[in-house]
Amino acid sequence: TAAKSYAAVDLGASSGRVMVGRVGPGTLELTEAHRFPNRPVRVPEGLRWDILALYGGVLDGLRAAGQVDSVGIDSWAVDYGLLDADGALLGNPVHYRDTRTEGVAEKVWATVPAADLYAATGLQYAPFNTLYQLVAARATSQLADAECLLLIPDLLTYWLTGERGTELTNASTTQLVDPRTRDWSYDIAARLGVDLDLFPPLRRPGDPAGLLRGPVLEETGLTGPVPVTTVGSHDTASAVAAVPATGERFAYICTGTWSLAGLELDAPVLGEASRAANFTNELGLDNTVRYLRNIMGLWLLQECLREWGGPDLPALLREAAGVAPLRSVVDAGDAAFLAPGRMPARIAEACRASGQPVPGSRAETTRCILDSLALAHRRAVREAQELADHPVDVVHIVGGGTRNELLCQLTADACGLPVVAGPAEAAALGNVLVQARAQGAVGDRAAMRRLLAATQPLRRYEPRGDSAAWQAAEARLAGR
Ligand code: ADP
Ligand code: LRH
Repeated sequence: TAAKSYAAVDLGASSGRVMVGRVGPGTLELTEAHRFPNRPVRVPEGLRWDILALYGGVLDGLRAAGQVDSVGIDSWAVDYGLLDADGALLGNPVHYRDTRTEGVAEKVWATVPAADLYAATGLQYAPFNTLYQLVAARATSQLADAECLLLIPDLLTYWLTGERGTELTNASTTQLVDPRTRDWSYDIAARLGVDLDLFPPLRRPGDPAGLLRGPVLEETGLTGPVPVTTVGSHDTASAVAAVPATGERFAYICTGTWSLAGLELDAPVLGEASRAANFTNELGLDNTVRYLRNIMGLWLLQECLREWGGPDLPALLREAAGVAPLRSVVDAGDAAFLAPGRMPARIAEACRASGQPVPGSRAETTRCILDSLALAHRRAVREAQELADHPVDVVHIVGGGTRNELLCQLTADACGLPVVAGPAEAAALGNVLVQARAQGAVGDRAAMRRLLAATQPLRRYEPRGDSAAWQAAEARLAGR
């Protein structure tokens, strides 16, 4: 059978891209059709996504992709657009780094204690969970006028096809889904006054999501019918689906703007110890659970680069590789780093406050960030294994951070485990493979992973000695 082509729209917090995947027996090739920046915009009312620019980028990308057998869309989680009764978008979607959710969680916990919320939804505490965003928006006229809420990939799918749905893996990041039933958490929604009728019916990866509308075909030059297929529309769900693991005993770290570090499990882990460690139970493909921790990720470095006026990254990383290791580390899991701005100064302040040397150059700041990320990776990988009672012997790193060799090596060193790095475009590959699977062009999840392992360039990093230094750095950070 001839190879088929699939367009994967993958929107990350720092850039959007439309990739074309060709899938046939023993074949999986990915090419980039179009990449465009994702630049949030600050307006007087707060930080917003430029959703029309992103949709424009998607259309440009589909035109560049050419004729394909299907289209799939994934993006970052938790955020949404509201539609009025006529189906028109009510305002620009609010960015999850906007300050409107400050102090909201505490108010929610006064109604539903944090422990009950975790037991019911299995979701980590993050200030930006959709639930907290909706509670923050409670008194706004926009929410009062809304008839429908669409998560970002569902909104773009609606614009492309005219059809509405709520994709499950991304819905699981709202904190309104029960990871055991894989359905809405009706009780939590009722107790917090969230109107679940705003959400269109749930759909799952592999489900049809409509056909490209006539005007979209016209604008992109494609010949219909072109189906849109529901994929793991949470980018991290797609990325985990594309971890090229060959066995069961693996941990993964999806590195990009965030580092998402954890395990693929068959069932959620909902106990108090898990809540205290702030692990999340997001839903993955088929009946899997993505048991992971959010770590600030390369956001820390992106924000420094922005402040420094965009110096050459590879050159900076070469310099950072020569800096003395583990001089100062910061807590890369700390939500204090969530907001944009002044990142080098904030990192310096964190070092000073914990009695460590303050990085004196860009290379030292960069090294501090990468050491700190590797240390956070180490803790997450270890604690996930302990909490889920699921030992691993390899760590897979996927996403844009695989291009950072220093980060991959430091992660291997810190974890004391071999790291297999790649693919860099895991989310797009997971997106492509779910479309291919829906059309019968590839087998089950294990077959998808075998195909990835056989076709994608991967790089292996062996751990280098001195785990005591990492242990000491971890203790220093914990104030022990
Ligand atoms: P997201 O999907 O969250 O937007 P990506 O997965 O695209 O993020 O990863 C982006 C990150 O990848 C950048 O912040 C940067 O740190 C890293 N990166 C990209 N290209 C390179 C490179 N050539 N060398 C080192 N790091 C890179
Ligand atoms: C990564 C990601 C992550 C979420 C965050 C909001 O792009 O989807 O999984 O926690 O964005």
